[in-house]
Amino acid sequence: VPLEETSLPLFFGWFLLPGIQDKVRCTSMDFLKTLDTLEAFKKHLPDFTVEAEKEVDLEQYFQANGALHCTTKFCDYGKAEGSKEYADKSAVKELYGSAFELSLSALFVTPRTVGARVSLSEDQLTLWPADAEKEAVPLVPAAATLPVGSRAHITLGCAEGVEPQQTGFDLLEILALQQEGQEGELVEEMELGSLAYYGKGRWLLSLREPVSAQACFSSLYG
Ligand code: ACK
Repeated sequence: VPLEETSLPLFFGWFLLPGIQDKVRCTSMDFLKTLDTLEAFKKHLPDFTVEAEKEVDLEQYFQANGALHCTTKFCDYGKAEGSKEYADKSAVKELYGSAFELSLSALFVTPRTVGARVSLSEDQLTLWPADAEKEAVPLVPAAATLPVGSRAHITLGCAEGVEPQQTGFDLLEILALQQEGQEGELVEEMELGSLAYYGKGRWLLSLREPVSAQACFSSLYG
């Protein structure tokens, strides 16, 4: 195989620096620990799990996988459409290896995934693929009308048998509901922010203070 066909990574993205990874993991754990003890969560438990369980331990329910990151472009070593074009973008070449501050504005939980929403700045959007939201349309039709960057997220954990790319789809679903004017059912003011319920086991915690996370724009070969 010629080198040029093997030189594209599994994906490009922002990789959180070690110290902030620990902080984000702790914040996520605290949230999960609190969420599954709330009466509102217990009330909606049948929406969350199909099994006739009375309780669920969310910390056990989700499995964490690897270093925390925010994927910009999934390349699959060049097999994914548009990979080469992305790698050739001037912003990608210029900013490769640079440090960024990502703003984590919300945490969300669904029966499939737990993740953090990343609110991208103008500068950061120069690294965001123009079609990232469009690619999700087969699964989340309303993604076609959401602003670019809406899919940006950090996967914090997946339920058994769920692929990490699901986290972005789950986030888009919640944002699509918000765009339609559904504010979600305000459930509780928590220390971290306000918690709202969007039906079908979908929970969103809008952080009072966004978490600022130092991250390096780079790629993973895996
Ligand atoms: O949590 P994520 O964003 O979801 O990070 C991982 C990373 O690439 C390595 O698997 C993401 N990923 C996997 N497949 C795709 C895909 N088809 N489109 C976009 N992101 C993907 C996954």
